[in-house]
Amino acid sequence: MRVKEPIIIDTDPGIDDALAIILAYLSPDVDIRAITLTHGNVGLECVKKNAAVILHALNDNQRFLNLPPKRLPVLAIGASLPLAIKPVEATYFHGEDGLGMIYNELHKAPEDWERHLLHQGEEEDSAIAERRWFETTPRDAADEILYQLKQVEPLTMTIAAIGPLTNLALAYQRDPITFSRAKRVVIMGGAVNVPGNICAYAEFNFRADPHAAQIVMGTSKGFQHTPQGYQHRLDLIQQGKVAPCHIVIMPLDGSDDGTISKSDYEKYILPLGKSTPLYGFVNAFMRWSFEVCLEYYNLDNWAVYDAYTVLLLLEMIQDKGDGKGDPTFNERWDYEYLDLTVETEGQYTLGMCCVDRRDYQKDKKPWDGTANNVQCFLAGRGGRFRDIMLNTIFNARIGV
Ligand SMILES: [Ca+2]
Repeated sequence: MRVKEPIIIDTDPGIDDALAIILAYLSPDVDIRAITLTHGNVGLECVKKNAAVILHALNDNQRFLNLPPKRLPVLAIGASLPLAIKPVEATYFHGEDGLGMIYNELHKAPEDWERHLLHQGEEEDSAIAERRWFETTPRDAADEILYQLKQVEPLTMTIAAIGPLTNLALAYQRDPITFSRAKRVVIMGGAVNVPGNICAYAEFNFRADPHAAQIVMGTSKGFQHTPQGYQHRLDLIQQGKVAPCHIVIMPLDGSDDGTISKSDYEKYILPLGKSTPLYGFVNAFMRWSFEVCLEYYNLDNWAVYDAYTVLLLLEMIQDKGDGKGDPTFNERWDYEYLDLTVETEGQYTLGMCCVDRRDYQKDKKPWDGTANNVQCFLAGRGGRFRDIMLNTIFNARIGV
């Protein structure tokens, strides 16, 4: 049987988060063990409801299509505020509810979704237990991340982080040794050589909690993407020490390549209407996304950053952390290892990515343990994203 990679998705749904979760859920290569929730695109109350509704649509869909039931992911509630600044939200893009105002019209949340989020342990009402579409936990998101990392062998579980990094930073602060058991952390965030989106200099997720982003980038100090580096990490973990983390970012530089066009949406997605619970749900928010892209950016395609980050995660699975993955990987992606830090004080530049580009530093710094070493994906090639999204989620059978 195919071995699936266990993953945790840390998220602030969010319409592109919804597609990212759906892509991961439907992929045969990963097993979502936990979904951990953070403030971000919208406040935590909306995030909780949206996550419950996304998982409900997926679970309903499995039953509607008579597909075998999947392992229910744990849903863990996390940080409602950034570590040190006031919260910022992105309702201009995602709508006040975070999902393109779907609750106004097409889609209804299960009436008792909120009751399902309460962890009742042994006391649980059996009527609730029978209808579960996710598992609850007594732990908050940061503790759940640490708990899940302890349930598997070191360097086998990936974290996909597609919201502000508050929960990850808290997990690292609480227990850096356990945090460093993660195989890698694949993050949507940052703007390296391009302008920001939430403001001139910063991308939304890094700007929404710059202190957390800075802590997480700092976990990459001393990381080497080589067989020796992999063995070194494993040795440190086995000795009960903190190991360097493999921090991967998909900044705006790269993520603008992960698009779906309005014409593809109209050709492949819209006609599916409400023919399954999942298509009904997705169609409820996708029209909104294309309208916003046109209105705000005059674009007739939508860059689905978070889902594109999940695609990167899926294509990195074969690399266990020693840099020896699929030999064709480098034909598909452009990346650099950068000493990247995040501005936490700037008046104009809060959340900005700062890169040490001094040539004379290059030979010694990345490997002497003093510099961050973040793998930054600056471009993708081949336009696979559209085909994979349309085939995996919408059964479009492109190229099949
Ligand atoms: Ca997100």
